[in-house]
Amino acid sequence: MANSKFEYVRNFEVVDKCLPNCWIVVRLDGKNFHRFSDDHEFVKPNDDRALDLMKKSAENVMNEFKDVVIAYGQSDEFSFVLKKTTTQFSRRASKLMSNMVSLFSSSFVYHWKDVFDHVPLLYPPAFDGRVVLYPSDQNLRDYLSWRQADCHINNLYNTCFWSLVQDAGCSPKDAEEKLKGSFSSDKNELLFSQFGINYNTLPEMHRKGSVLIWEMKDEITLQPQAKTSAVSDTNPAQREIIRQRRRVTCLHVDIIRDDFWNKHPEILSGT
Ligand code: DGT
Ligand code: MG
Ligand code: MG
Ligand code: MG
Ligand code: MG
Repeated sequence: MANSKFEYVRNFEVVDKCLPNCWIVVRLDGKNFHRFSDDHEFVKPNDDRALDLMKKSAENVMNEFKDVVIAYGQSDEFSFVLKKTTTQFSRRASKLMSNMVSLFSSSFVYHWKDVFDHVPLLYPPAFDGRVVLYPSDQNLRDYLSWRQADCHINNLYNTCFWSLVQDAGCSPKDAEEKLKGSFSSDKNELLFSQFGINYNTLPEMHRKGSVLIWEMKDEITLQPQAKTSAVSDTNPAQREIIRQRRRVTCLHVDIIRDDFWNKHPEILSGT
């Protein structure tokens, strides 16, 4: 309703445009997934179905938000990095974040049965979301390194904890006590000597998390020939057209060291 006497209330809305020239990171995280994972009997410490569902939902978000240059996920969280120059939703933080979180949540529910098959979804899951701005490339890399280091630290701890509980018959309290104050080297040693597990050979998805980026892939489509040309062995009714398409691809690699960034300079350069 234009020009009504009520319209002044719009002035109460706050402007939340993200600062220009900064990387926009949207991180979402499952609400109370400690309980959600128990209620749905997730495999401990890592449930590949749950991780695949997170990846699938994140891929949906990237396909809708083409300005996302990289996404990183582990456990019940995913971070989406929008390019510095994005103008989507006029860079309004709440608009970007709420759209991404709601699309992620609905995708999580939509694809549930594809990965969990007959396991019923007992109640609607929720995800929180936040927006963080990073002014420099180094800040952004440090942010992603922080999340990947967190993945590693938690996975090493959880692998030890659940080995002690499930394989050595410790109570959760005893397992916690055993691991208190231990260093990474102690945990690696414990896994190897007590359980014959070489931590470095465990699945990369569990140790490194999931990195979603764009890759150019050939896409072949069949196109009918023009009606005027006669169909023959050398001139079939359809011909192949090869186009280069941007497609989301998932990697389970180290993003802390320089190798990854040297291999994919387009992520930071925005080309
Ligand atoms: P929040 O985020 O404050 O609402 O609370 P939570 O409970 O979601 O806590 P958070 O996000 O710090 O920790 C993630 C929880 O999700 C953690 O308790 C372990 C659980 N979780 C995530 N992925 C898996 C999985 O693949 N398998 C199992 N068993 N649990 C998982
Ligand atoms: Mg959570
Ligand atoms: Mg939390
Ligand atoms: Mg979490
Ligand atoms: Mg509307």
